[in-house]
Amino acid sequence: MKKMICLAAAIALIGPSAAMAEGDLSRANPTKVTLEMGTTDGHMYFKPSHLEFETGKAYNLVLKNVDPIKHEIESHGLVERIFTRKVEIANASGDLVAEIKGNIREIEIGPGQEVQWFFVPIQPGEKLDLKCALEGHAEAGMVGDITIR
Ligand SMILES: [Cu+2]
Repeated sequence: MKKMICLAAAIALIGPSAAMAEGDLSRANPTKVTLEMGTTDGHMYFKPSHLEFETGKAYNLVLKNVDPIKHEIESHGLVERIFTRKVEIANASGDLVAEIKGNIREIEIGPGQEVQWFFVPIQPGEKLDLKCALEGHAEAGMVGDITIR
């Protein structure tokens, strides 16, 4: 009992001056960023082709494939610098199909489908790689870059 009181007093002493972040950063109001994947006139694209994130902020990256073919997101630079909370997949009516937790390296998105990737960048990086790793897609223009500040 005495130990508990001492601990409580110690916590009270540390108080708000301690340089500690508040709560669970990965759940703090994620900023929604939409990355569209598609094809126009034989040119494959990510829209926008440049993404920017900030360390310590929670993001919901909506991967939206508007094409009748599948696409993929691959970025070694990004996955090395983020903490992934989950990837969420819903059906056409918006009902949850799956929540996938743990480290993610690549995500392939089916034709006309959407997937939400929840993560928190933890390390800055400039001009990180971004491409669709499906055969011929990067060559057709499906590349971009990511900066984490
Ligand atoms: Cu692609």
